[in-house]
Amino acid sequence: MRTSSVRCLLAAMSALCITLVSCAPKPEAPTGEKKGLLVGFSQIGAESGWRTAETKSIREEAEKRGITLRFSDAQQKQVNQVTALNAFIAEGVDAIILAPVVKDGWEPMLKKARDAKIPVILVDRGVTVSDDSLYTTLIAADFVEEGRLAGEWLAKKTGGKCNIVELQGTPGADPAIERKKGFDEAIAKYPGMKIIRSQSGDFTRTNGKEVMEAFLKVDASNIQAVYAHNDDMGLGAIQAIREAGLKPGTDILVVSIDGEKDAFQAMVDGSLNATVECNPLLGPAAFDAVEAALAGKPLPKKTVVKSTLYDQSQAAEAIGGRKY
Ligand code: GYE
Repeated sequence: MRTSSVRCLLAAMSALCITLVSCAPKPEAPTGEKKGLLVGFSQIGAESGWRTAETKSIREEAEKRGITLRFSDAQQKQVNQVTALNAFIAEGVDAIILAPVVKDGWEPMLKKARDAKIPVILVDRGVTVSDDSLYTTLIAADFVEEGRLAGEWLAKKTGGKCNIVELQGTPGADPAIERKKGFDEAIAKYPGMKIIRSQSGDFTRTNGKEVMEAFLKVDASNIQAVYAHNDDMGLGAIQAIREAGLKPGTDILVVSIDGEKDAFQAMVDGSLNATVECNPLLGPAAFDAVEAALAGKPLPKKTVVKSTLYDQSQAAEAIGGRKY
């Protein structure tokens, strides 16, 4: 056979091969193989130790599952979260994890994600929408219950008599609204318990300290307890109490929420009296939800993460096991 005919024959055979290969059924992906998902995570910021722990948990879990994560820090501003979500949608992510800074104002954005057929998993804070099919699922604690636990603990500790100053979370945020509601409900049963001042410390240690300093300047001798919507503000208040020459945990009781390691340390040291644990390690649950949603599996509208109160009597024993 001449060389040119051999070349022709080879070309014809390879063309046939390509046709056969492309018609062959694709092999099934072996179980456990990386799925190569792309997920956008719009995080609120880094305002507290709790939030830093949540970010770490979500980043680590994405890596463990071979999921590519687009991370965006909104610096506590909803407008930045809207920008992030628009960018995620434009890129065509498979799913969005959203920790919404405030409750209201999400409908247009969530509609956009739904139109793009991108499931939205809400973590740690809820939203107010007229149609809850706008998001896939919410994984968060029962904040009303957390506020109630803090209020009931304080009632028991003070025999239902004390003047309280309250450090609220970020205005309009789900945990700020609900933790206030639960606490108010609990102390309403005790006519001797009164909130004499209440202001936002934006969930940060610095603002918690500043607001407490202002409270102390006006009213130090009148304050018997601090209720802080998170540990960081409580820890800031403890510093302010100390700097005012008073003994936190004794002269003024302090109860807060989150259960950070620093809060347990403060309880061991005697400056914080109690904290309500609110688990930030939501990475595994968030990605279970992402994967279920993408597989078309039904999900509950809300998964409640359990909250537990700890006081000084449990702190020394529990501190070793704290994961955040
Ligand atoms: O308590 C606080 C954080 O949304 C539950 O936000 C979360 C809260 C948490 O900044 O520390």
